[in-house]
Amino acid sequence: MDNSPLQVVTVPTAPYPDQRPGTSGLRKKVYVFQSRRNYLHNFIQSIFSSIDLRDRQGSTMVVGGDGRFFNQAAIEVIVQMAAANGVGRLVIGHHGIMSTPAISCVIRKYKAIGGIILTASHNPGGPDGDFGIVFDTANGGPAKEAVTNKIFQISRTIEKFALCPGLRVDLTTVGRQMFDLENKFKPFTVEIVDSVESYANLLRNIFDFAALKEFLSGKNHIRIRLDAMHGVVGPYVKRIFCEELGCPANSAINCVPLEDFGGQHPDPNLIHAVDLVDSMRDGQYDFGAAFDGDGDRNMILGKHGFFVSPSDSVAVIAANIFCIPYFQQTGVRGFARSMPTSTALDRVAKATKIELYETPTGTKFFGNLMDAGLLSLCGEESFGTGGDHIREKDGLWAVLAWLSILAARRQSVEDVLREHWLKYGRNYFTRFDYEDVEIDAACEMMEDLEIMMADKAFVKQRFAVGDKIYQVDKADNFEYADPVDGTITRNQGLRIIFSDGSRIIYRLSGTRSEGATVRIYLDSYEREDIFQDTQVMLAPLATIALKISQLHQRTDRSGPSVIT
Ligand code: VG1
Ligand code: CO
Repeated sequence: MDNSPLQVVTVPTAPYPDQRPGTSGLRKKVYVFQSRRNYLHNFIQSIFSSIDLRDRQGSTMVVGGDGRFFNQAAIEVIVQMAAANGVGRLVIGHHGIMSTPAISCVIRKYKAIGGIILTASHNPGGPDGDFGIVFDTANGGPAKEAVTNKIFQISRTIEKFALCPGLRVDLTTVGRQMFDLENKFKPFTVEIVDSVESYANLLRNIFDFAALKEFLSGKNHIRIRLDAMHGVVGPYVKRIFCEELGCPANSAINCVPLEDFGGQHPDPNLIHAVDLVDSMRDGQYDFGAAFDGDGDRNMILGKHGFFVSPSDSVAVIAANIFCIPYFQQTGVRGFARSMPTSTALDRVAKATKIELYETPTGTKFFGNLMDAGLLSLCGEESFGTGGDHIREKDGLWAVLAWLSILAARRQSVEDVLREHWLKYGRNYFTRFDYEDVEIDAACEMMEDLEIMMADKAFVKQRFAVGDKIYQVDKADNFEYADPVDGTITRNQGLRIIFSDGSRIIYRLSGTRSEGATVRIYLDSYEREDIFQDTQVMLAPLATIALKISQLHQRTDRSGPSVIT
């Protein structure tokens, strides 16, 4: 232990008006954090100040990030500020790196009052990329809006922050470091942990690792390919799949976390996970998956790159949930999906008589339901799937869930999907993203749409494209009343629901670091015609969605930036 007590200082600062957390934390360009004086300090102090001093004093908190550029520099500041703000113990990932699901796991394991995650998730990294900060609360899930609103309010009037400028932490050595601070009775402790081990241990208690090992490396094993996309999940993939489950080395690619993700978007979809998509094409691998920068998202592919839409993925896991030992023990309390996610999960819920919750976009809304014992499995169309073992989406968990299903059913990914559609019918689903459009044009479009949808004549209106006719059944701006605490969340996306259950949804993204992204989600259910091409099947709805919104004319675009 260092013998000379470290000084705690208070530094005057001036507030910024734009530190409002979005769908998942505060996301800004790296240069914003680097060039604006105390930008990071202000936000971190706002987080600490949002926690009641009695809860904060002597408490344990967790810190880690996805390893992107600025991760380390930010952690050094956070440690100095945590000590000065009365936190008693900080648990930090080795080298400052932890996946988002691992942080959730560690918060719960150490009974911490919360954690700070340094990530902009699937957004690009590097000096020209994005940086982000998410605050998780004691349940291990992203803070609810009441908390993020409070943080934002504090950030708008902040005048000073506290820090211990002399405190230097060594992130390279696993173990405990103690620091004496002036005016403190107890030392401030930093614990550098191997989060891979804690997280792997959690998964060992959920899945049947012996059966999975046989399936992945025994006689007649299947061949898998996992793409960590140079995000945080690489070391977890290596340890769990290669070392423990015996997968050959070529099962795991891009497993070294890089500060700029190798210059790519660490976004697991057919466009950005090119390495995986390419290597799956020729049929060498039976199963493929990719993860995002912070490890909470997943994309599942079958042989020859057969694509599993995330909305179907959660529905298939739901329909086969007892292939996962954890759920055999806990039973199944409920299913949930975000509003834009297709209604495939609803059909499984109905058939199994399990409650279905429809929440706004964002992981934070699932946590409350899980804490109340109402929810076991959740999913978002944006490649996020999770269970109630933690309070974040969990990419590796989703892959192990899928492999457990394949191991039990001895079927290919494609056959599992085909059978699923035969039994439940198929929801064709797609999302169009229009990135970096002008904010004013996007907002105006949303306003005009809402006005049009509010007109009484809009309901019952018919739209014809070719031989398809859609009649509006319901149109609204989605709002959610939390079944646990009654909190109302408004303005969560404009939805048009047609009489056959098809839906068009318009939303503005809440994870952009600048500019606006318009998302259009199309969802259409077919009972019979279930083996067609998604884009062909959804073309009429797409035509209607563009016609109603005049999106192309308003934004001067001729098509989406990304289609998933
Ligand atoms: C997007 C997704 C949403 C997801 C969020 C955070 O938000 O649509 O489903 O929960 O990202 O995911 P938005 O507001 O841009 O549509 V992650 O993996 O970035 O934490
Ligand atoms: Co993510």
